Amino acid sequence: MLGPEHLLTEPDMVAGYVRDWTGRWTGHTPAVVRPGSVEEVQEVVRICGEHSVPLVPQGGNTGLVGGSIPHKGEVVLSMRRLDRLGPVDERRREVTVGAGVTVGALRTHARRAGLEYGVDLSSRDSATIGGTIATNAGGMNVVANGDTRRQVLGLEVVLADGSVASRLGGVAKQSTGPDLLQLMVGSEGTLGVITAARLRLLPRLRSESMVILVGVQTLGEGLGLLGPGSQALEFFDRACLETVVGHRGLSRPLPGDPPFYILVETTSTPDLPDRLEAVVDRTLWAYRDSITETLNQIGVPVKLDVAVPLGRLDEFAVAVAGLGLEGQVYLYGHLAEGNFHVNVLANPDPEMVVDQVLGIVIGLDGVIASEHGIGVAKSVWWQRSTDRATLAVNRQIKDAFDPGRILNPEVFWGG
Ligand code: FAD
Ligand code: 2HG
Ligand code: ZN
Repeated sequence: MLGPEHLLTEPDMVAGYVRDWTGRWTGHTPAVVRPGSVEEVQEVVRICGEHSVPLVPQGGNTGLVGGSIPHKGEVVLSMRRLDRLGPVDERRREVTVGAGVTVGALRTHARRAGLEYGVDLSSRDSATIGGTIATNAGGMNVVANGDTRRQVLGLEVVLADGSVASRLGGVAKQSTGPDLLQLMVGSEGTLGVITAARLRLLPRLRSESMVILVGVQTLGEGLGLLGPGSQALEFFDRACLETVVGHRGLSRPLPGDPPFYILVETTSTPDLPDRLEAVVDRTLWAYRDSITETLNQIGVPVKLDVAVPLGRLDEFAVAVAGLGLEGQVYLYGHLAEGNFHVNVLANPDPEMVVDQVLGIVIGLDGVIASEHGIGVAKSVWWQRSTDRATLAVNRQIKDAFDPGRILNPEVFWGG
């Protein structure tokens, strides 16, 4: 149906689709299919359903929880060819795009029309709109614009039986019962295949924002830099700084050797106590933006993406240090949301790292996944730490949307 060009079976052709971005997981597949239209997605899903062949929807394959690759020989449904950018509706500040459009392409498209797309992340040039909706991605600007869910006005989704559910019409208000399509946000390819989305765009900022890097002794101090004009409030620790300075040829940004660095992007000048060292310069983003790629160049990190209540940031950092984990530990993330990316390199027992760190998170009333999702990396912990009622409803939702269990079966429920 798709022609040989869009049905890949040769090992060297499928290699990039079966290995995740970090190199932590490699799966296998009989075929990668690359539909170019909604109708083709429908047909592929229908045929897979008819033959009980499970499939894994895949966008840019930048996911960090092992959810985008075929762990048990599933067919890979690559969505990248659905890359149509619809015209920007400047008056209503909306746009409809295909699921395979990258975040970077959408941002450029919106800017050409004098508007902004509210989500930004370092994987922008590969991560797709479908993938970011499926994981409810966060990124750098959640403090100002909210997460991906907040940008979604409507979706078009191919369901497990090959039918299409659509709400792209653009009616601003609707009071016609529960919005089933909103369930797709964060469902990681387990409830349906997102083929297009209608998204909110934002007006460009009226005043220029400035970027400031500040050294602090505690994360609580860093949180004090949050202000009404904050567009981003990020942090990284000394180990991250040493690594990007060592591997990226970046200079030391500040005198002294503080344990934490806070990066603020803001339109209003924050009140900096005299004793804080700060520099102001747009290029400072390079320190924060390059951490993930740099760590991946050095090794295959165990990655955790967690969040704790804002009053408990330092308690969490101290508790992780107290574990005395073998290898190198790096802490960085999105401070305004209490979101820590705990990365650990050269540790011989990844499962133990996950168990110990997530144990601390639960003890502090935090969440085990803040923006990357559950995937296969945290499915066991998700099942263990979610209350019984919520888990039971989730099971019923899965059964209702995908009774034949063909949609990304290893995510959430595997393990
Ligand atoms: P994939 O990796 O292809 O898939 C992710 C999940 O979505 C899988 O479960 C897959 O089955 C499902 N899926 C994909 N497309 C569809 C579809 N059309 N329909 C249904 N399900 C689908 N994440 C953040 O939240 N914030 C960050 O700041 C951030 N920074 C990153 C920086 C780097 C350098 C990297 C490598 C990753 C980063 N990520 C970040 C993680 C990743 O980019 C996001 O999770 C992103 O949303 C994944 O998009 P993708 O298109 O690559 O999806
Ligand atoms: C970031 O904020 C990303 O840089 C990636 O979410 C985090 O690699 C990570 O752990
Ligand atoms: Zn992040």
